[in-house]
Amino acid sequence: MQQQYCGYVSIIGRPNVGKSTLLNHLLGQKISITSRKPQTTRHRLLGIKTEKEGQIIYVDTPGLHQNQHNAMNRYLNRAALSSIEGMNVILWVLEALKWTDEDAYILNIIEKINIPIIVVINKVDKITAKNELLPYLQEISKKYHFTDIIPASALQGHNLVAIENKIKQFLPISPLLFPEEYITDRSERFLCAELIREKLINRLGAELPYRITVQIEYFKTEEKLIHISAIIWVERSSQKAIVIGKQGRNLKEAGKAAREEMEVLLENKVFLQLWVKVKQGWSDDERALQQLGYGDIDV
Ligand SMILES: Nc1nc2c(ncn2[C@@H]2O[C@H](COP(=O)(O)OP(=O)(O)OP(=O)(O)O)[C@@H](O)[C@H]2O)c(=O)[nH]1
Ligand SMILES: [Mg+2]
Repeated sequence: MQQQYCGYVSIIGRPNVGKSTLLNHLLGQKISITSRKPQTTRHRLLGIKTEKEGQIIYVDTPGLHQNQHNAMNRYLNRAALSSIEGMNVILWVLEALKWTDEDAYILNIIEKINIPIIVVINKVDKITAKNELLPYLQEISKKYHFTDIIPASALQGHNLVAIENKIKQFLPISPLLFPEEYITDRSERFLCAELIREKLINRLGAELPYRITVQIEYFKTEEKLIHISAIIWVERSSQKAIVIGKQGRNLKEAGKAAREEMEVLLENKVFLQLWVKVKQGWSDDERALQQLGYGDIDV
């Protein structure tokens, strides 16, 4: 029998560079939510790609950032950093032509560990002055002895095969660590909660997404459909009004969009109920965070 490769690849980078988009397009299936707003991903999430020759276990992570003032922010960094240990390869995502303090902060962390680092220069489709790319790549290559630097567009699927081929060179020969039909380690419940959060983030202004979390209260297969009921927690009643929107329109639209994606994911009809409730200061309260699923174990 042909020997198979299998190993872990952590996708890291500052918020909003396109890590989750990259994961979804590498997998060919959407399992991680994405948005225009930073700090969309809050939990570590595996995306498992199994082929005849082996298995790549991608780890999507929250964006690493320097602002650690609030308990949620600290949690996000812990979740991202805890995913570096035990990896076979790191995919470090940068946004083309950009270099920020946060990128420098991340390099400072990953250059200390002895794991192959492949840099993905993402969003190259956005570059208008194409002649700026080469000098940028040269600048990045001077910063560390990276295994490779690959310009790509996660959104347009550009150069993803090159990334995957490079990764495979660094994975050990090993038995598959997950059954071949597994796509993620996360439950359907979790994925459904995330879909609700994604649809809300897309409909809200800049600040509010950070003040929202979704908790699935009820998830049950009934006769011909799956009945899901979820609580959307906000921090203040003024936020509750915004989430619900005029005549409940915002909540209704977000719910409809989430339900439609759930039905594809679960291959079943879904009956979705949403409730908005206030829990003051939940995002800066360690105990409330634990209760809402932001615990230390298996972040
Ligand atoms: N033009 C363009 N946009 C992209 C590309 N990849 C991602 N984006 C967009 O960038 C935004 C952020 O993408 P995400 O995948 O949510 O980014 P992330 O790094 O996972 O962000 P966090 O989870 O907040 O850390 C979204 O609006 C994506 O559609 C790309 O290759 N080209
Ligand atoms: Mg993300």
